[in-house]
This record gives sequence, C-alpha cells and structure tokens, in this order.
Amino acid sequence: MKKILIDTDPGMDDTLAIILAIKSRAVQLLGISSVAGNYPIEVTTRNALKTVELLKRTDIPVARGMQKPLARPLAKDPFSHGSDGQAETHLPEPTTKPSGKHGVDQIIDMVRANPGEVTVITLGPLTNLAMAFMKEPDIVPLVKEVVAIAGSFGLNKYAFANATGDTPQSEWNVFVDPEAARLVFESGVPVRAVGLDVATHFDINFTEEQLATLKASARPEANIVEKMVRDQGRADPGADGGRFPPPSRLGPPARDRGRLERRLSALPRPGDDPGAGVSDGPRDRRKDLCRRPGQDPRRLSWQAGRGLVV
Ligand SMILES: [Ca+2]
Repeated sequence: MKKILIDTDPGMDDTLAIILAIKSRAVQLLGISSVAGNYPIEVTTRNALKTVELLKRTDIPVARGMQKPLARPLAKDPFSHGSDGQAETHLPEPTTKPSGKHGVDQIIDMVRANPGEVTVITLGPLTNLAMAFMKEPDIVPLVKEVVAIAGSFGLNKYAFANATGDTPQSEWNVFVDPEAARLVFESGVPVRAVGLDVATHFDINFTEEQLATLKASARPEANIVEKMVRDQGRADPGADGGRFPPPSRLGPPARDRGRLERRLSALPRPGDDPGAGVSDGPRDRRKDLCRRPGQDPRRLSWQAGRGLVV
C-alpha cells in the first residue's frame, strides 16, 4: 500500500481529498499537516481535525504547520469555501487536538522513518514542504515523490480562466507562496504537478442522480460531500446539479471576456513547454497529468470516488 502524507489548507476541496485518501485501500495516510492558505492556520487545522473525526480516524495525526508563506503576507482567499471553510456543512467542533509536533517536523520525521516510501501530497501552498527541505535537506532524496496541486500550465481554457492573480501560471497555491513552490520544484525531488488544467474543469458536474445517491447513502461522509457540492450548485444557479471544485465563480467576469480571449490566443500550443513561466528549474523533473489523451475526467472522477464514499 502506498504511504502518503497530506499537506493541506482545507478548504472543502481538500476536505473531499482527505475523505477519499482515508477511505482508499490503495494508500495509507500516515499523517496530515496543515498550512495557511485558503484560510488562516487555525481554520485549516480545525477543519483537518473535523474531517478525521468525521471518519473516526483520529489515529491519523494532524500537525499544525506554517502560519505564513515564506517571504510574503498571507494573501486573502478570493474564493469562497463558506463561512466554515467547508461549504457551510458545519461539522462538529473537533474534540481532539493537533499533535504536539509542528507540521514541518512531522513531514521530516515521517519521511525519515519511511525512507524512499513516502509520497507527499500537497493540496495547499508548499510552505511546509519547502521549510522541511530547508531545515533538513538530507530528507529530499528520501522522499519517493511529491504530488502537488500546483501551477497552471496553460494547456486549456480551464487553466487560464481559473488562474489566480494576473498570470496564467499562478494557480492559487503557487500564487500564495511562489518562493516555496520554487524551492520544492527545484529541490531535486520528483514532482508531479497537477495544474488547473486538470484540477478544474467547467464541464465536470455532478448529475442530480449522483447527488441523490450521495444523499441517500447511510455514510455521513457521503452526505457531507453532497452538501458541499450542493452549496456550490447554489452559488451558480445555472449549474446542472453541482460543480466541484467550484469553477464557475473563479472564471473571469463578463467585462474581462475580451481580455480573456486575447490571453487565450497567446497561451502555449501543443508542443510548447507546458511549464514555461512556472519555474526556470530543471524541467525534466516536472511531470504533469495534462497529457493523457482519451481520458474522460468526468468518468474517472466519479468512478474513482463512488466506491469509496457512497
Ligand atoms: Ca487546498
């Protein structure tokens, strides 16, 4: 079974990812470290604790991590994950506490205890992992792989329209802490960057039938997923069912359409370097999941998640 660490700033999408990871039989979740990102560290840590408690997996340690990006103030989240950060699901307040260890040290210790075996999955800014690599550089070759929701590679319209800031490369996690992203990308660790090109698609909607299946499930985590998706559906009255992640509000307002079209025409074409502008580092280490012809992300995501959650 693949050993993983999750570094996260939940966030409803991260909440769903944690639920799937805990329930998956393909991975063993060794620990969770929180980081400031979509919300301040107090909120992201609390939401991580709420999620492991929902699944009655308080044996998985949740370690509180970095409060701020490496070299700049924490940006204000322009997206809405609801007042609780979990799409108004208002899970019970956690009764457990974060582990006494700092999130950075938890990463270091767990990688050292499982040399060559741990995949670190970063769902938020890469601050904790960058700090871990700076604090104890000898752990870099001990990490099996980093899978990072990071960057926007300009391969399709989703990549551009969901970008944060004013460059098509700056997906939220990279936007919040670009120095950390650069440190990790250039550390020499194998990195699989999952960009907005595949992490957000306007066309990936839950159908009413799928939502009904989730709602009817006897498993509370399935009900929570349905509520989170519904919350996003309400945010976009025109949506068919719900959308997850919430792309509709992340797209450009109508007044920017002209600008969007001009920028789209300037984006890289097939054959161009998809990572251009993200980093000037060794590009052979940056793999992305965008180039998988023939795969339908809607089918993949539902098939992958259904057996685990419902
Ligand atoms: Ca996140």
